[in-house]
Amino acid sequence: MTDEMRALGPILLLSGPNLNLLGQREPEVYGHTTLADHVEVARVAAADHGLDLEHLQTNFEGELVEAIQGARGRAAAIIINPGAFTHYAWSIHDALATFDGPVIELHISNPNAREPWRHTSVVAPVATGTISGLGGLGYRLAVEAVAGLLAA
Ligand code: CA2
Repeated sequence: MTDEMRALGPILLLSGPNLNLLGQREPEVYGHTTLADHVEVARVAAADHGLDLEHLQTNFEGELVEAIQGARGRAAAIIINPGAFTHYAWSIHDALATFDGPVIELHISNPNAREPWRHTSVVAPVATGTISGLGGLGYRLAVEAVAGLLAA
């Protein structure tokens, strides 16, 4: 870990609406793993890089906007699975556009292989990169991506 990374703030992991139901419904799409399990994987991966990780799950768009605003100048990076907000919540797009660090858009499923309305992401244009369709593996990969970007 470099001195620069030690001085960094936490990774903020944000989970949007209905992701609190992971592991309880639609396992054929989202698997059997709970959100708490995914967060733990991300937390361990972050710790491996000397980074703290904070997590917020909310079903409310405004709460995500406030969390993103609160991350400005404080968090080193944002990993966000915006849930269905991905496809239409321009307030989240606008909030993320004000954040200076890396932003990783994360999806468990591959929205582009699903219904047409999921093919549009209003978050993608303001994300540094997107990880989708890799199930729970995406949580670890998102943290690895952040660590690599912060170290570059
Ligand atoms: O694949 C993803 O991670 C999504 O962001 C999940 C969202 C969906 O709207 C996006 O298109 C893709 C839905 C999250 C809802 O999660 C549930 C979990 C269990 C049962 C029902 C919904």
